[in-house]
Amino acid sequence: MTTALEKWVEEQARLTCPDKIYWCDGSEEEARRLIEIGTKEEKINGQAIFHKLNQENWPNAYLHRSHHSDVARTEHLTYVCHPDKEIAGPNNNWMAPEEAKEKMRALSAGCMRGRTMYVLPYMMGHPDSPYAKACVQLTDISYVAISMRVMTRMSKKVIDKIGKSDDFVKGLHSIGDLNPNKRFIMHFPDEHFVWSIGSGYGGNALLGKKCFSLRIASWLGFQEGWLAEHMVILGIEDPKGNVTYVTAALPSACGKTNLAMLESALPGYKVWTLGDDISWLNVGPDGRLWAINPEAGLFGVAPGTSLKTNPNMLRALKADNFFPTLFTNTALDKDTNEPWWEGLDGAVPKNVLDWQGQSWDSSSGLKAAHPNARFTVSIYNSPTLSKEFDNPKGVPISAIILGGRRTQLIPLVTEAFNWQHGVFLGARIGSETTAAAIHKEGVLRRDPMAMLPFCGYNMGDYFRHWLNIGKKLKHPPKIYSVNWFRADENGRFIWPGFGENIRVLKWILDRVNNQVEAQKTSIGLIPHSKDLDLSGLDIPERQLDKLFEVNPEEWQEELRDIEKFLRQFSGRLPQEILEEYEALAEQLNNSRPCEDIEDSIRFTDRGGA
Ligand code: GTP
Ligand code: SPV
Ligand code: MN
Repeated sequence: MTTALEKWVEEQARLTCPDKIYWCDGSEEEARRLIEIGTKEEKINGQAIFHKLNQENWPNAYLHRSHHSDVARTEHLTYVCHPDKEIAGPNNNWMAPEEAKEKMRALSAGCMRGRTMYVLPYMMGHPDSPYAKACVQLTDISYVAISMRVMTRMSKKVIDKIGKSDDFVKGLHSIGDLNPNKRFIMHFPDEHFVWSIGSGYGGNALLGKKCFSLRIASWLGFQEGWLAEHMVILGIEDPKGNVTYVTAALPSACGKTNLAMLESALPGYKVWTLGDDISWLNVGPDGRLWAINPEAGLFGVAPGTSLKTNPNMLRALKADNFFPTLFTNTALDKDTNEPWWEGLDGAVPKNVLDWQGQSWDSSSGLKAAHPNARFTVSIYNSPTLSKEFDNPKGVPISAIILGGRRTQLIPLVTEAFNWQHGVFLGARIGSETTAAAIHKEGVLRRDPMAMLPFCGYNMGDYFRHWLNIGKKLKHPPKIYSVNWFRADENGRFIWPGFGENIRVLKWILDRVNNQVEAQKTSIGLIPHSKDLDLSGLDIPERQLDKLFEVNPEEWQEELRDIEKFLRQFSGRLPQEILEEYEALAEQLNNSRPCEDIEDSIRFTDRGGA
């Protein structure tokens, strides 16, 4: 008898008409075969899918160049198709489910002709975890098949696990003809189904990632009492060997991967990696918040990655493992056949092909690697992998860090007064846009909890859900906001960032462990200057003051922008969030005319050593 899975695959094949259907088993042998196919046989617009890189220096590494229009997520073509538009909320594009399906059926008819349909059975989460989900994605490009193999736990055992049941997450993906006008990423949350056509790029095409593990999973979490978040998970080991687990949400291309693999600049401290992009958070029977990473790979931004900024990532990329490592839209050093990108260590190579495979002129002012060039690498390659990574229960979380990319206004670190204030602090976060999605870069937008593009339902309800989770926690994590990106008058980042961010993490640990006091400002608690370990750093006092400055005048525009954003959710915005907003506005307004209020005192004067 055919199973529900087989029936579903047959139905999709009848629509899309592939030449062949290939059921993947996730084996090492198969990965080799797929790479071989993608290097030699399979083509897109006459071009091979993979280029084999210098295997001596980059074991098992391959370069993929995508269509020039297909280099980042396309938020304007991404839809969340709840039956009711109100449920999707103003934060999502919406289409009625039947209309969306009709559109997709028309675009998908025969779209796999001449191609192979790969059937990818995979788990999001460790197979033994009570929180894990069994999923099957169909795709017609080996690049996506291999990427999914690196990013998830792919295995034919998932097919046995699904058995005859219909209870699995479905993803139908085709690169189509790569015409941006025929590119759509459609979500059907109640059917646990994602349908994507016209793009081979990460978040548009690896359907277990943002599409399922955030947009649909956030909706499941809302109904079932848990959270799916755009957060890294890391363990911070102190000099005594105690490990404290924290999660951190930063918008796309704002430092999650770097934070998750941080090499500590402070002796005795060490960071252990559990995830670099997504967390599923559950309230444990002990009243603590527990986190698992549903993924098993890292999909990171290449430009800026170097032995100086992220040595552990370089080690991971060069590790010899049976999982392939993919580079997408980096440049290529023609002489050595090695990947190259802006910011990589060493001299700029002489003979470079840019991300589109054209000869690159270093004096042209153009970038050789695409600003959103990425690598895809197994998390098991990471030299900092936590020994808890495969623990099906996950890890208990002591602090939640929320941040954004703000060249102005937002202090290096702030602690929320309590959970409710923390939810507001997350809800009001803004960030300057990056190359991770196709839109103008550097534009400030609200990005609550780094979830604006990923919350699969009305954000007003999402804030309510966060507040409710807090009520269920006997031991709620403390909540922090961070900003590594505050700049001086010359536009240079004041804070050195990367490995130095451990100094901020150390203060957070000290707070969590009740080792130090903090001081109150209108927007939250900040460190006493004696408690932020700056030993060995050379930041002028004036600059340090700038890092922590809360200027009530400058906050007025921010307040207006926050209010405008929150007002969109009016009917569904929790009263508590409004009250927090009003309290903040009042605090800032009261402190405005007066010169000697706390906020205008210099950081370096406060509680000095
Ligand atoms: P997604 O994978 O898109 O979700 O991004 P991410 O949050 O994992 O971002 P990632 O760590 O890859 O960083 C993206 C960019 O931020 C890179 O250009 C980094 O060089 C830069 N970056 C990361 N951490 C820091 C930091 O502490 N300071 C500064 N100035 N830049 C940073
Ligand atoms: C992001 O854009 O937040 C990413 C890359 O992590 S993607 O997989 O495209 O979502
Ligand atoms: Mn991300």
